[in-house]
Amino acid sequence: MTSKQTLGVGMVGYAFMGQAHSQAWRTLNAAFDVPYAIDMAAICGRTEEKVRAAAEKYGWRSYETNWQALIERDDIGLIDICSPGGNHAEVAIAALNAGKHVLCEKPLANTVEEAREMVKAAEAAAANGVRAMVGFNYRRVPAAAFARKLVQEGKLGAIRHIRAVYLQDWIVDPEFPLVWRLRKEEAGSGALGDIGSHIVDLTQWITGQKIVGVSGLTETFIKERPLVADTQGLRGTGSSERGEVTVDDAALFVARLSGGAVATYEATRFATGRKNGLRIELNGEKGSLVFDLERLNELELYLTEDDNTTQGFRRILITEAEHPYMAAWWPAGHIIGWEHTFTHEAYDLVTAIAEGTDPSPTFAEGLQVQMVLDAVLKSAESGSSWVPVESPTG
Ligand code: SOE
Repeated sequence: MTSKQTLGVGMVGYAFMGQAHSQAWRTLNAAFDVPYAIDMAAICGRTEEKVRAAAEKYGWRSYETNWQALIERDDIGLIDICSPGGNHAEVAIAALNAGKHVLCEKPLANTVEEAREMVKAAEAAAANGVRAMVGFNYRRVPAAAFARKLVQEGKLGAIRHIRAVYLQDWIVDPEFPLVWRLRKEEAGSGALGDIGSHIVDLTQWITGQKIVGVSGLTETFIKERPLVADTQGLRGTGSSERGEVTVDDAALFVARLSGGAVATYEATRFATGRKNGLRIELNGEKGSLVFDLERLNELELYLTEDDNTTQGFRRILITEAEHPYMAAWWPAGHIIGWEHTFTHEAYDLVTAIAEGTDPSPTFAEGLQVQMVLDAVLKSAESGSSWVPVESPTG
């Protein structure tokens, strides 16, 4: 028996991210001590047969086929948006106006204009104790959070270089179908928004510096693909008809940051052999640090203060109870995985709701990332000219 207050969660979307977030809501109470008992009240999707199956499989006690009905339910206090970017703004604004807390998958929106409207709604709702957060889950990898701590404590000194890549290869085959992530009206942009947004957010968060200007280029290698016959998660099969790819396959840019660092970013779905390769290297005046998602329980650290005869990049295993989030899990050395980042995200959001504080990344932070993406697209369209990125508050 629990004396905790119940927090009813309603989720929009049941595909890949829906599955990952469902796992988080299922495990939150078992892993962390939070003041709410999570009730996985309902999952929502347009196709009844599929959403019913998802509810059963992922542990939701009911389902809806209409997101307005989900928001109207009295037993739901938090809306978790895992649908494509095309409806983030509409759903999030309606949920916030109805007094529901919101967790919204990244990138926050498809355009800067939509993101601005979402920030307005979030700020108005915050006055009534309603919270909104963007799902940049990689902030919740313990090693990434620990990297931030080291940088903020000054262990690396001033950061000179940021080298960030996010490399995938799931659409290398030209016959891979035209799924929603390859269509501008649903996804906003391609590799840039889907995975580039992660490295923009993560590097800014770890270093505490904001991107102030960019020069970039984008490329769409395969301009037409088969229309979708069937899709599940990141897999799909095509039909005999074809349609136009309306987003980038790859985006590369250089940037300057507010604290004086210079950076290179690369986001691509054409890095053959690289499945989910997010890697960040920071070079500072007193040391360097490497985070690699495919080895997410580790960090590599180099310090100039070390004795030069034994100096080198050392591998630190981030599994001690003193490392961020790790006390909730297993004894030291017992590693965790990608899915835990979503549990940590849910933990931080629910804790902020209970404490009455703004969970980070806020919608305003999501808007700032959106402005960086927009600047990269503008630069690419203009032939890689330099495009300044303003602060979201002007
Ligand atoms: C597909 O590129 C994807 O699922 C992204 O949408 C996620 O944000 C990323 O974490 C993994 O890859």
